[in-house]
Amino acid sequence: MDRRAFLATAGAFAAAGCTALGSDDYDVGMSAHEFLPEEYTIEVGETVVWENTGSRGHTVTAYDGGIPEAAEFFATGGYESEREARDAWEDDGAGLISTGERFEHTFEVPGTHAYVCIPHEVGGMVGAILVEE
Ligand SMILES: [Cu+2]
Repeated sequence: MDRRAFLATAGAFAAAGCTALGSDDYDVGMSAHEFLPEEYTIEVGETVVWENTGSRGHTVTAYDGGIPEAAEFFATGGYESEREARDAWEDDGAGLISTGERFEHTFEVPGTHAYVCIPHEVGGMVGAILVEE
């Protein structure tokens, strides 16, 4: 990949809130079929970093009805609603992050933020970020 193509790719990742760093300073890992830990507690204003530590592609997709009313929706792929994320997955298999890739989101509203990995929802791949004041 030439430098310009690399920069374009890096820019796309940045826009989607993804990075592809290689160290282990993430908060929530994604194994073959689960988020580890499934529940993670932070304080308002903190950023959670997910890393796909498994070999399959995963999504981090907030449940529209599973986050506080005032909270910002979050999803890999940068989608703005659960419906949009599900449609993208069903149409194109889009929104996945692959092995070693990261996604991050800063939580500004206290409360429970429930989310899911769309392709592995059937297998129970769900998680929650508990944001405390
Ligand atoms: Cu998954």
